[in-house]
Amino acid sequence: MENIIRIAVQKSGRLSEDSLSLIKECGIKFYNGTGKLKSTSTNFPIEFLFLRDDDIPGYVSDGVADLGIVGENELVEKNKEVTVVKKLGFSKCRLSLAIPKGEEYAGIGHFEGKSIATSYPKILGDYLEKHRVKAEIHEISGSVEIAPSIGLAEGICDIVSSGSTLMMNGLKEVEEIFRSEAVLIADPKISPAKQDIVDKLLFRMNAVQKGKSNKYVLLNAPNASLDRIVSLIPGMRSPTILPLAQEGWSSVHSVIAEDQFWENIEELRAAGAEGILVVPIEKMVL
Ligand code: PRT
Ligand code: ZN
Repeated sequence: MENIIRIAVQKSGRLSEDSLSLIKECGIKFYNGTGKLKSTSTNFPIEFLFLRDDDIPGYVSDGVADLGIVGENELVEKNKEVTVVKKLGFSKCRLSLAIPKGEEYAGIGHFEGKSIATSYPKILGDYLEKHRVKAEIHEISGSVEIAPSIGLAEGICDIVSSGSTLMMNGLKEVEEIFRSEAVLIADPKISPAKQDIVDKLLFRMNAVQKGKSNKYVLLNAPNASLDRIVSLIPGMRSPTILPLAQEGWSSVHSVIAEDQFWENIEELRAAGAEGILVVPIEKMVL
């Protein structure tokens, strides 16, 4: 089928909600009732496969799916031939080594000759090899954090987000070995016809992402400060300036990167800006 693309997304778990919201924010409609393994959009040439995240890199490299959304941890661990199209900025986490809380730790040499339980034997194996540490890797598929307390291994290598799972299991994080976030991956052998559809989807995803990382700013300023204020919030091409009913004042509308906003706010206020409103942007096309 050349006129429709297939995307593999996690059926249920930590990636699924954000993956599906991103697709919905791209204006793509589909039905994903419980238990559904496949669905087709009603308004965009895309079909969905709902899978376990472990299977997504393989489905994409085999060409069963053209695109997939998966964590970088799973992608690197599975070591399949796929193209990373885009980092998606959600499901951020790290893969770390941890040991029982009471133990001393003086560096990665701690693990020499020890056993480590993990669901990520490849990433861990590569890391240990790079640091010339010989340890025994115990591959287990879940509940890795209980391995030290039941005597299965002396340390663990697992995904950490807030750190509370480690803490609850009497462990401490000692080395971060990999950082991960969700990525959009593609089959490197995708046909040009399908690539055209992927490009349309990417155009929408970029607009959504750009919108999320920027804010629309409205403020009032005395006319004498306008040059300074325009230089602080130059916007996309340039800000809109509208006269207020009150003589000598203007309303300035612009777009600002969210991560710059707090840095600029004090300077805007010092330049005389007041009544500053910051509004979310849904989509942004440059
Ligand atoms: O069923 P399926 O195979 O599809 O899902 P899964 O159970 O294998 O994966 P899932 O849904 O748990 O996670 C999917 C992806 O989300 C992972 O591959 C990571 O890329 C990412 N991610 C982000 C996380 C976490 N945060 C996370 N906190 N994956 C797992 N965890 C687990 C971790 O394994 C540990 O048990 O949460 C615990 C640690 O969390 P904190 O907050 O206590 O540190
Ligand atoms: Zn999984």
